[in-house]
Amino acid sequence: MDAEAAARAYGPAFDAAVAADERIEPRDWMPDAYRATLVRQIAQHAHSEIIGMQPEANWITRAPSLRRKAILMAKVQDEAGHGLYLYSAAETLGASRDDLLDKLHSGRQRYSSIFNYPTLTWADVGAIGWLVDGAAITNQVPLCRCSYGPYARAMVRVCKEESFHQRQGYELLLELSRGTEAQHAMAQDAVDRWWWPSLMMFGPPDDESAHSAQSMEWKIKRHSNDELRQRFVDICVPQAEALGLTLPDPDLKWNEEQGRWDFGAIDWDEFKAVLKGDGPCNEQRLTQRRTAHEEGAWVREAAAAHAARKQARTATEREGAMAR
Ligand code: BYC
Repeated sequence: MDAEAAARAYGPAFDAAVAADERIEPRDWMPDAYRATLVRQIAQHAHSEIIGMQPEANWITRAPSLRRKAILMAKVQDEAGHGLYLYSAAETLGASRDDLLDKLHSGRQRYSSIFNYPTLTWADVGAIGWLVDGAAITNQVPLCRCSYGPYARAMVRVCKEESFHQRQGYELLLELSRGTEAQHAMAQDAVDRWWWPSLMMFGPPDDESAHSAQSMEWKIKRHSNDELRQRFVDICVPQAEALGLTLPDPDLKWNEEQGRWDFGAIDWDEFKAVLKGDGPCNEQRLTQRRTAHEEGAWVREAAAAHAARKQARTATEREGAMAR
């Protein structure tokens, strides 16, 4: 059956399943563009998880106590796990992991803009946990209801772990904020630097978001970029107050009528520059990723050889059992 005939035959069942909030599963028929959108988003998400390990890993050797080091190592390891669930989810759509990694390494696929900023002090680990993981949760909780089953299910576990990450960042910042004057200043400086890039994580404003309308129609996205950004600001303002820190936005103002916090203009030129590759750390992140990939080649080869041997052994055992 050609693609047009398949769309005529199976399209109505797909549309009905999406409308009824049912899950689309890997073997179900789906429009090519739905598949391509999912691969694009899931790949970008997976790449963000593994590139996102770098800024925090930068502080593992310099964590101020054994407890903080153990927590940070566990968190960075969790991010690698999230990358694995997400690459697996992309594979259920027919994408090849090698191909996706190749596209990341050659700059043909993106990762989140946020990871192109440097982690200059220990307080940045707290600011990433509170703000970056906080933004990630705000964006990803609705993805647990995404219409594509494997992505939605991966998000359930990811969100549970992200909640833990967010709390460790908040607790770290709280301790610094209540510490010495220098510690408080370090926490404030980190929040000042991470606030605006965290707001950019939600993507361009709705009227410039190329994919939102279609992705919302397909129930891949449940809310628009601006809706989620506003939700995040509303969550953060009282949390900043509880932390004893300020947010670097003189235009933040409670809007009684709308029941939300109005905030100042985001520098979209900076966002575009980071997406184009001109952020402070774009080059460093990709170079380090390519090096890690090359240096890890022997692990992948060993794992593949082990899997092949195990498979061959299982096949021989099965044949033996059938012959008996
Ligand atoms: N950075 O039409 P739009 C984490 C691109 S990992 C870079 O609104 P869409 C964590 C977008 O791809 C956090 N690019 O797109 C890990 C598109 O470009 P292309 C990652 C961005 O897809 C470790 C163009 O701009 N989270 O939390 O409808 C440690 C137009 O945008 C960004 C996810 O990936 C950006 N910020 O909506 C700690 C969540 N924003 O592809 C924490 C899953 C937009 O046409 N992804 N672009 O060339 C999503 O929810 C959606 O993909 C987005 C964008 C909301 C990000």
